[in-house]
Order: sequence, then C-alpha cells, then structure tokens
Amino acid sequence: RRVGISRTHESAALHVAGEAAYIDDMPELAGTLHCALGLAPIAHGRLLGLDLDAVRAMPDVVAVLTAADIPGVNDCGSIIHDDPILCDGEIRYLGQPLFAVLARTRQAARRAAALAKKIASVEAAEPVLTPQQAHARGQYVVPPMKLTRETQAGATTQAIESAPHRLQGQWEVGGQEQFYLEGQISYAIPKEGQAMHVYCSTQHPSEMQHLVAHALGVHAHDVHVECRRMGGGFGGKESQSALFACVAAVAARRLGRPVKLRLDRDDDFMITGRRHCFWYEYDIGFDDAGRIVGAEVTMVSRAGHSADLSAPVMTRALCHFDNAYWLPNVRMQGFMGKTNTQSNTAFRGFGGPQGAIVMENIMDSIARQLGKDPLDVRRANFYGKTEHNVTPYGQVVDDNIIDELVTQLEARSDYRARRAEAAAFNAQSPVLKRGIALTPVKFGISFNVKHFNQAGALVHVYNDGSILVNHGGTEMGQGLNTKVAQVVAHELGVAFERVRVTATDTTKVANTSATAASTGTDLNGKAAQDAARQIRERLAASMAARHGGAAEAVRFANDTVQVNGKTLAFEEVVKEAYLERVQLWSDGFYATPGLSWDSKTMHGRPFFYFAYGAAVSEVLVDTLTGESKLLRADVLHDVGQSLNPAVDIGQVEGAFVQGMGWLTMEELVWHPKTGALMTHAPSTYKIPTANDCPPVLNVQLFEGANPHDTIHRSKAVGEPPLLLPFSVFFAIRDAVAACGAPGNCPPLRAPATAEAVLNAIENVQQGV
Ligand code: MTE
Ligand code: LUZ
Ligand code: MOS
Repeated sequence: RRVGISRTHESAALHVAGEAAYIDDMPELAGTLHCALGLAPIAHGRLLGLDLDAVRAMPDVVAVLTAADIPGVNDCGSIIHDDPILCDGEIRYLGQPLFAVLARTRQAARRAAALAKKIASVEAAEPVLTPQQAHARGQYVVPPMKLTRETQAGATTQAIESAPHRLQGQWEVGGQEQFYLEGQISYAIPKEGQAMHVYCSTQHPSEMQHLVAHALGVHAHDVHVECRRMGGGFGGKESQSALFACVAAVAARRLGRPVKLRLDRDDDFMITGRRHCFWYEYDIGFDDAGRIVGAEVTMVSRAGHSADLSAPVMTRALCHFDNAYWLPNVRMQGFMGKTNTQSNTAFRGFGGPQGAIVMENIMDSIARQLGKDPLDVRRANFYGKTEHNVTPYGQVVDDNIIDELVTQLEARSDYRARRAEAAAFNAQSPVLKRGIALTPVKFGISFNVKHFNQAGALVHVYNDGSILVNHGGTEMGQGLNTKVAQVVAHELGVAFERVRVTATDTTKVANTSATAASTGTDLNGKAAQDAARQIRERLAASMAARHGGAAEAVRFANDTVQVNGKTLAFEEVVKEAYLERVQLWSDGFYATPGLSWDSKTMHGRPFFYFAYGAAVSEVLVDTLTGESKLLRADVLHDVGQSLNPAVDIGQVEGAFVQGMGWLTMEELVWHPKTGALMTHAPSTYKIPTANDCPPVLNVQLFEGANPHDTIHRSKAVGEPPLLLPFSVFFAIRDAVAACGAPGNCPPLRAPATAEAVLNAIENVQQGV
C-alpha cells in the first residue's frame, strides 16, 4: 500500500535545507526590471492627477505605468468584473494601487513608488468603513441573499414568538490576515509574438492565465502561468494574486523585459484583502431542553471595495449557520457591505467559520440562560441519523457521525471531571479563572459553485520506469503533491520514490479550478488515479498479450508486475511496453458526482459529503490583565480513511493554531476617520507563535472511512479543523462567566484579545 501511510512531505528535505525554490529564489534573467506600486493616500475620492515626472526623475527608474498603459481591460475581478488593476479615477480604499514603477532595482522602485503621497492630487470623500455603516446605507457589492426553511410560511417567527424561551442579540467577529510567509509575487517574462510566461505564487493558475490574457488583450493560449509551490496561500492567493500577475505582465509587455513584482509585507497588508469580519443580529426561540425551535439571523460582512469572492463566502456562511445542529425553522439573510477598505477574500474556511461560530455563541448563551452544561444543549440539538437530518438548504445529512465522535472525545478528554475541577478551582481562585468548552464541527466539502468541482491530471511514465505527474492543483505546504504522488504510486504498485510531481502549469492541464475549498486531493487525486489506471490497464493488456493469461489477472505491487505466474520488475515491463508501442502516458479527469445548487432559492445538494470534528479546550484567564492562555486541547477529527496521517495531523494542528489566532489575538484596526489600516505588519498585528501552542495538544483522527466514494475513502482536511478552536474562544467565555453571578452571559466579542476579555469581565462583574 502506498496510501494510508505517513510519508514526509515530498519537499520536506528541501524545505528544511532552504533549497525548496520559491519564485524570488529563481535566478533573474538579464534585463529584469523590478516593480513597485504607488498607493492611494486616501480611502475614498477621486484621483485628479499624478505628477509622474517627479517619479520618473528618481534614480534608476525606467518607466512609470498607469491604467492608460493597460493594452486590454483594466480589470482583475474574480467572478464579477468590478476590480480595476490600477486606479481608473475613482479611489476606493487607502492602499489602492494608482501606478506602477519599473526600476533597475527593487529598492529604487520602492523609493520612487513611495512618492505617491506627494504626487497624487486627490479630491477626498467620506469613507464607509464598517459593515454596519454600509448596511445602513444599503450599499452592497452584490444583492443580499436569503435562505429560509420552515414547516410553513411564517412558521419561524411564530415558533420564536411562542417558544418557552427566547434569545435576542447582536454579535461580531473580526477579520483575519492570511499572513502567508511568502508574500504575493509574480515574475513575468515576455516571449515571442504575443506570448507571456508568468511565474506566479497562486492557488489559481488558470484564473491568472485568463485575467492576464484579458489585461493584455490576448488569448488564453498566449499566456503560460506556472507555480511550483507557494510559501502558504490560506485563501489569500485564490483570487488576489491576480493584480500582481496582471501588473507584471502588462509592464513586461510594454517594456519588452522580464518584470518581477514582489510585495513588501506592509504593502501586501495595504493592498490585499483577508477574511471578512461579520456582524450579526439574531432572534432565537428554544424549549426547556435548549432545543432551538426557530431561528432568525442576519449576517453582514465587510466585503471591501469590490465583490471578489464575497458572494460565495456569504453562501458558505449561510450554509454553515446550522453547524452540527438541526433547525426546524430558520430564516437567514446575508448582506455583503461595500466599504472603502481592501477587498476581502477567501481565507481557510471561506465564510464557514463565520457562519458556524455565531451558532456556537447562541448554543453557549442558551446553556447559560438555562443553567445547563453547554455540551448538553449542543447534544440536544445535534442532527439525527434518520430524522431531523435535513439542512436549511435542503441537503440530507446522510453521513452523520457527530454523536459518536463527540461521545468518544468527551470520554477521552475527561470533559465532565475537568469541568467539575475547573469549577472547584474557580471557587477558591479570585484572580485566575479557568474555563473549559467542547465544540463540534460539521463542514461541507465541495465548491459551492458546481462547475468548479472538476479536475484534470497528466501522468507520464518514461521508458526508464520513472513517473512524472502533473495535475491542476497547487502546492502551498498542505501536502497535496505528496498525497497525489501516493495515489499514483499505489495505482501502479510502484515505490513512492519513482513518482515526481512537477509545477502546476497551465500548458499541461487546462481550465483548472482554484486549489481551494479543501478539495485539492479529492479532485486532483481522483483525476491522477484515473490517468494512472488507464496506463496500468494498457500495461496489463500488453503484458498479458506477451506473457499469456488474462489482462485482469495482472497484478501491480511492490515495484513489480505479476503476469501469468511470472514476476517482472516494473522497469522491465515499461521497457517491453515501450518497444511494443504502448502509450505510456495518459490524461485523467474527475468531476464530483451528485451535486446540485439553485443559487436563487439557495437549495440543493451543494456538498458531496461532510467532514466532522470536535475539540475540548481548557484555558486560564488572568482577570486583572485579561490575558488568557490555552492549557490543553484535545481534538478528535474526521478525515475518513486518511491517505497520510502525518500530513493530516499536521493540517489539523496548523488549522487549530491558526483559528485560535483569529479568535484570540489577531485584531485588525482601520483608522475611524482616514480609513488607514493601522495593523499592517507583525509589529502591530499579532499572529500566534510557537509560544502560543498549548503545552498539551492531543490530536487524534476519528476511525472510519468516508461512506461516499472519495479517493480511497479519505476526506478533505484543509479547512474543517480551523473551526475546532471555537472551543478556545468558548473556554475563555466560560472563564469570564465565572467572574459574575450564575447564569450570566458574557458579552465577549471575537477576537477575545486581552482588551475584549477585560471589557467582558467588567460587564459581568457589574451584572450587565
Ligand atoms: N496548509 C498550508 N500549509 N498552507 C496553506 O496555504 N491553505 C489551506 C489548507 N491548508 C494552506 C494549508 C486552505 S485555505 C485550503 S482551501 C487547503 O489547504 C487547500 O489545499 P487542499 O485542498 O489540497 O487541502
Ligand atoms: N466556494 C467554496 C468557492 O466553497 N470555496 C471556495 O474556495 C470557492 N472559491 C471560489 C468560488 N466558490
Ligand atoms: Mo481555501 S480559503 O478554500 O483557499
């Protein structure tokens, strides 16, 4: 078996030796120019003019380009074309690229670009910065969404009004910067005729190809986009690598020279968007057991200045409000507020975390209101197996394992005993308070845009027996190439070392989807398996013809081929087949079956299956400073039958710490008057470090295969575990609640920074 075993990441040795090549490590071609962008100094208004002569006069500057220099269309929008590459007159946010400087060195380009503040004459208008402000003005990037499921029209309102208990509230969670270690970068090399070759750090080479073609006014076949690996993407390079690819390509075309555009970290923060912050309003009716009988929720996100992926993000948020719970009557609305800020985009979870966490806040609040253990309230609301199993969007939850999974984790983590211990500790500890929480996860797997759920692959077997694989997915550290190589090695029964996966390349596999929605392995693994299977079948037929026996009886294992009682080395078989003129390479294709989605009614089967998980976290809060510390976390996460447990556990651990950062320390602040992002570097924006990892982090994979026919019955793992550290947030809320009277419901916002925690403690102590 080549699958189901822990293998180190295909590039692990290169990573640790510093030899894995990223785009900025490539030797630069002679004549390469460096690009830097001049950024808008105000958040909203008009660009009246640019004194570019002053920029051109700077040392080593070769050229300065503006929107007028774009030969094709000035747009790099992902789904809706509302995203100018360079400012077209309307200033939309502070940090918007106005012009591009090309210079002999990167330093010179940056110095000249920094003149933007001085040389731009602008007319300022009032910026709209928060989702609430945009909502109040009815200002959205796309029309609002509605998702309703009720036993009969009006049943939700009725159920809420006649329920034994009611909970009404408003709440908010912050955004989050992807903080990939390798910043956005593109290196464009003009080729003969109209052709352009772009090396781009991107999760979506095909979209880069199309947007570059669009900007250059050429065809897709003229543009070649390549990405060997990214130093992290986390959603931030799904659509937003486009602006830099387009600018680099336009400059390369204009000047006839290679152009590299690598962003400084601060510029990356100022130009690109991130996870959407959300503001919510809810009205919930529930019974004495804490079971929800009716739920109404309004979600308002900060979309930023353009649509980007805000619509599918909101769709996923609305489709994850239920999380693991059955809602008999529910009415949801989603508004994507248009603001004068960076355009928000994909970030691990893609709206799912924002949709589900408000439900967890509701569960926690219901429990506090009823004086019950929050786990009991959660369990009372879990989806059933044969009844109470239809989601608000009409998909039947047909693979529900949440109850077994939570039961196992509850026992394994000693949840009940530790809750009692925490309560005893808190009773005698006035300053330090402990808190503990268990939260579940259910996450839908598939792109919520049906046609994205397809993939292609190309497998070459060379006549020395070595194998080269190319597929539509991109490697961003998540181990996709390792898993795909395992799948191909398994299919052909050869050693893992025979298989090499090369850079993602638009000239090899066409019309690929973004490596996103956690579907990289599901889609590309199946496509590569399809290609490898075809080669195996051809080899089997050819060997049976030469050596006798049935083709179906030929076995591929342990780097050998067994045919008609003989055992031949794989290399020998390949050589024989080549001499027999057998095609030793193949393409492969896969499309996820069974999906349907009506975006108007927001009903259908958007997901092939669900991934599940749960976590128990225990924290210690210092009530004098508001600081909190995660003491221990226990995780049980479902990846079906793991293709590579080591890689999967790594993904779970990474997502856990990343999600914890979002909910506890990463805070974005825009200046309320100027709209300048004040938290634009690690000096002002705090992400978790090794020190923030809990001393005890027990991650276990749930045992059980995916009942749906995925690649070797595995499940996607990239995003779902980002929701596990909800348990950290609610453990903090639990500790804060211990500062006040029984039954209090701490008004704790996310992220639960020290400031937010202190604020909430003050409130519960005053009995608010
Ligand atoms: N892991 C690493 N190391 N780096 C990343 O950038 N991105 C995450 C997740 N895990 C990411 C990561 C996101 S947002 C997604 S959608 C998935 O990986 C994408 O890859 P997959 O579909 O192959 O899991
Ligand atoms: N849908 C989704 C999408 O569920 N996840 C994604 O990453 C995505 N990206 C683009 C469009 N729809
Ligand atoms: Mo991940 S947010 O789907 O790139």
